[in-house]
Amino acid sequence: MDNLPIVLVIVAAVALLVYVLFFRKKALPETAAGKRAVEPRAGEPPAAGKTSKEARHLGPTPKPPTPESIPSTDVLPDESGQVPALVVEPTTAAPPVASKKDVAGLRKGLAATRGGFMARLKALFTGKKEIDPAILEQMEEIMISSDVGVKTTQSILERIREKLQKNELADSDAVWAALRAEATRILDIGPAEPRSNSKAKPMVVLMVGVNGVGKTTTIGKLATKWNGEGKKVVLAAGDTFRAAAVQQLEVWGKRVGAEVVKGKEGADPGAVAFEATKKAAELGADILLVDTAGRLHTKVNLMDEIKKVKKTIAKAMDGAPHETLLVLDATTGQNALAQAALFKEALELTGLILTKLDGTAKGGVVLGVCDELKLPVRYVGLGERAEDLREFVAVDFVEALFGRDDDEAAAA
Ligand SMILES: Nc1nc2c(ncn2[C@@H]2O[C@H](COP(=O)(O)OP(=O)(O)OP(=O)(O)O)[C@@H](O)[C@H]2O)c(=O)[nH]1
Ligand SMILES: [Mg+2]
Repeated sequence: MDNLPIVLVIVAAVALLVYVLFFRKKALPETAAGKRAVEPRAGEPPAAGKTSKEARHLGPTPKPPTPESIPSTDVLPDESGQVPALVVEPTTAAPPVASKKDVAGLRKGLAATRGGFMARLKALFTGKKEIDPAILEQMEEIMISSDVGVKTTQSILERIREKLQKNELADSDAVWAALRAEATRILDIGPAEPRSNSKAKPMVVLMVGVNGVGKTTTIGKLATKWNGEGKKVVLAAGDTFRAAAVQQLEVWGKRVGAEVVKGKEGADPGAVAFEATKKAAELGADILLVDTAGRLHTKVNLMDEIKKVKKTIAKAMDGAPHETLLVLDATTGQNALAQAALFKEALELTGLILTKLDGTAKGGVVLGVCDELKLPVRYVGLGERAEDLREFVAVDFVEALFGRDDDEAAAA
């Protein structure tokens, strides 16, 4: 009996030890994991999550969240009380909305087309509520004379005619809206994500086109843009035909601070492109822009040469070139369509760049080229300066062209 207090103390100590070892050990990780799984970061919206069952298939709780892995608020502990692993959901792209900033800049650059082709089209609709029975013929005449192209004009008007016959278009505003929708449908093609986000290092861009369309200038503009985004850019002087072409590229290279890989005058352009691809990889460049000599799309030997250049680049780097962009001068109208058809046949083009849209009243050519070639326009040139290049966003472009003057006044 004298030992009773000692026995009681021993029993209490053992009980405390058992509690600490079993209960506390089990409880702590649950609390920590629970906090990670349900609390989004301050100021950040919660991302959409998966159900706890789906989440469990993704394995153990990963590292602490990064800005890209905002946890879901609806991932709750499951039946066993365990909180499932974090789920990283890709962010869903917002629906395309025309941004005012881009539209204002585009409007300025497209002033000639807005004042020409679009002004004539708009005049058919202004101040008229009733649909004029002759409107489709008048639209046809304006669109064809503005380089939209016969085929594209007729397919657009056919769809509008069908809607009219089904009484789906109540007034001239509705016809105008249908025309806008047609233009957006035609222009909104191609991958949602520009290839400039390619994971390839370097991403190789081959620039092709006929003489004087703006290949070298566009390379300079793109180098400026990507350099400004912190990417390391290398230029390849693949136009070995003229010494002046190399010098022109070197001027851009100096301006941007980009290395220019060149060969001797008259050197094989494929060899220069090969060397440049190797060099760009060695330098750890993000992007290699390959300039080429202008060539007539109808000259078979020159088209064979450019095919060879492309194959040689592929030998230097698997999967390259990642972009083969055809540069078209918008002022050449229907000829741009003929060029695009033959270049597309010879090379697997990934996109188009339309230059000199600032210098033509017939910007409708964009519609014809996109519709017939089914190739996405990646950039448009609206002037000679480095900043006069715009990434092409179909909704912005359509808004800049079709936006009525009263919309413009309202936006200002
Ligand atoms: N207004 C205007 N001029 C442009 C645009 N893009 C290029 N230019 C001009 O077009 C002319 C030809 O441009 P280059 O870049 O030399 O054309 P290129 O395709 O490289 O020509 P070649 O190498 O001879 O085949 C230059 O005077 C450029 O400044 C543009 O978007 N708008
Ligand atoms: Mg050039």
